[in-house]
Amino acid sequence: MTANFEIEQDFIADQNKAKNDWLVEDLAYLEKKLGRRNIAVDTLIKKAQAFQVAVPSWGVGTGGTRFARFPEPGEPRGIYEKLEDCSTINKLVRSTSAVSLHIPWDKPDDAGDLVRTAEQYGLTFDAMNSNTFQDQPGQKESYKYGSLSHAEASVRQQAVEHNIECIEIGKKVGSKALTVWVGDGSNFAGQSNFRNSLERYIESMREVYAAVPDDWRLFIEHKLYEPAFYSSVINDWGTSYICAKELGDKASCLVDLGHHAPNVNIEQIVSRLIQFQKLGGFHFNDSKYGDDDLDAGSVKPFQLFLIFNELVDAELNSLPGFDPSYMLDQSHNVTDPIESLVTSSIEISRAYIQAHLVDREKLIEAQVAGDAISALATLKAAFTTDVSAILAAARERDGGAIDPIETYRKSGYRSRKAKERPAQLGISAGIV
Ligand code: PSV
Ligand code: MN
Repeated sequence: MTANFEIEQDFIADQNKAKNDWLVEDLAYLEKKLGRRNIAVDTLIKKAQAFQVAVPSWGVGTGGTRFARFPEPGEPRGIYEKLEDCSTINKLVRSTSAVSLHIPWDKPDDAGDLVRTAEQYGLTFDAMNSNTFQDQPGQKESYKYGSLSHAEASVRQQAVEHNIECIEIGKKVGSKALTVWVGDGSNFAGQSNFRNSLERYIESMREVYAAVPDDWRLFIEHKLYEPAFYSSVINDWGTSYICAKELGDKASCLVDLGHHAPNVNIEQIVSRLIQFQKLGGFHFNDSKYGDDDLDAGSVKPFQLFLIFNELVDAELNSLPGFDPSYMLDQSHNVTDPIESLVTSSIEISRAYIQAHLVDREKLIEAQVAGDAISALATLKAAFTTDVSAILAAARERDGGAIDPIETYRKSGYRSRKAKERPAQLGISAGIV
């Protein structure tokens, strides 16, 4: 393990002392309020403790737009430093113990060593992500005109082999899933043949699917547009569903919240995928316009709640095949990425716990009676309940911080990292 600066457990405990009184007070209030509905605060704290969302390795570096990138001092310069930051996030919130890797950005020289380091931090590896949307130095074929759906067999083959390599690395690091997102599409009408492109994609994915171990899952991530601006091959959840269905049981759909047209009813998409047992997982983030990759819950917290309303409904009804994988996928342009990921993980836990407050009997009654006002009020009653104390108590019980952002800032972590990790010219965080 490195001798680098870390936030000590004692420091977190010390910071917690100053916050403990308000936590006890707020919990007592919630106990009274929720007690009226026979909801035990302790049960909710335990639910919050059990809830986990994976952090994207590429999210701890500063992102950027196609105009510029403004690097944060002390940003990680490689996968080991990324793990260090992921560990810091998890120390503070205790709900992000898994990291999702992106290959080749995070390709380890020695997978065994990476696993040992992760273990020392108490981290594991979530889904592997392949990258056939960029060309890498020395790469034989170019992805300029597509990858798994490319018109040329040699390009498709290279993309298939890359995905299989991701699975092989994943096996070594203990991952159990591969997420495939392709940037394939077209910029001009007539540039590509919709039907043939999708056919080629499915054929390529059959080869990838064949390499997916039986205890793994293959997630197909759709996206409306970008980098292709006229058409995308895997443009929506319907196309994703059809592909997953064609491939087989190991394949399912991954919903990235930023990959839909503005105002699309994502909670209904989630419900459909749950109903037909093809909801694989999520890439959480938030957006105002497109794939903005903003912090989860920062723009449309009610939408996040409504998505979790569907998820919790499925959980409470023990619906068959329901076991989604929760991951963040964000790009941090103007914030400290650690602070954004800490805040986002809390917002996701918040939506999850709030969804547990929905009076489901009352909701069904209102639905049957055609009482729209009561139905919405039932959801709003849950959404407007401040569950911050429940989330703080869950973190504290697991050794995390009652106030993670304040604790992080007071620790001086970022300025220590700025000294330990002098900027390297040309380093990119991934998404630029
Ligand atoms: C594409 O926009 C995406 O959401 C995919 O998940 C990629 O793997 C990730 O962002 C990083 O570029
Ligand atoms: Mn994504």
